[in-house]
Amino acid sequence: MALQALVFDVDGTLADTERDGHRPAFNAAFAEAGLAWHWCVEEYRELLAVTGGKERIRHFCEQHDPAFLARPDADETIAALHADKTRRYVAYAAAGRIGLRPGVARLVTQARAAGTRLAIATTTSPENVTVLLDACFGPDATTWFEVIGAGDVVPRKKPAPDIYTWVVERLDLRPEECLAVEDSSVGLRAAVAAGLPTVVTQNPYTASDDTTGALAVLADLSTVTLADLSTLHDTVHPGTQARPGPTH
Ligand code: XBP
Ligand code: MG
Repeated sequence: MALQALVFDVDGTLADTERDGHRPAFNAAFAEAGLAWHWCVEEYRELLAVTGGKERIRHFCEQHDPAFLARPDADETIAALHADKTRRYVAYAAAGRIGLRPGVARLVTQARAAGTRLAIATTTSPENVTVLLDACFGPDATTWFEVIGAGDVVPRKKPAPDIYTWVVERLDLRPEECLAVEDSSVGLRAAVAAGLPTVVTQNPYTASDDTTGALAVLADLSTVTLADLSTLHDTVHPGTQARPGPTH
């Protein structure tokens, strides 16, 4: 089955956004709000099991600061903290503090030249995706990605398959006609559960993640060509990875 579309995760896949953007932005927002919370690298690695910034803050509170959640304004405070964190992330990305991971730009260029369709499936907020694409690829880049699935457009975030299913439906493709590129166990589980063959490119936050079900596990994309991914994708037959996708 020919490869029709590459569906990229963003955080940890296109760029080391958790390292260079999200974690520093969370900590700066906490400090600005006068909170004594600070997420170190080790703790943040564990917190990444919970996708979505608002969800991650709430999970942290459940574990470490339940009194905070008992406050009558807890929901609004979490929303305000997250909004501040997003503003900071956007500023970091716009300032060029977050660069693409090795091989990403070349692969995107090859896909565009070959007519292989591009899409994004991420749990992060839409404005974070737009600013990263603008800053790293240029002002037209958001149009290169035919479908951008991000944030709260689906009720259940990764590892639920919803965001991948949402994107694949809008591409009007079968899941097995796509190839997902992910960095983490939660992302891999989401893509595989939606029926997409998936390549994992690990980073320091995800290097020890479970990669069961991945078509390939790579350190990064620096030596991978579109032809390589296409050949890899050709080894997949419908129904051999996770559940079969919808029939059209
Ligand atoms: C990424 C995430 C995101 C970001 C935070 O997961 O978990 O939640 O860390 O983004 P994935 P927001 O790479 O699997 O999509 O704060 O904008 O929610
Ligand atoms: Mg990711």
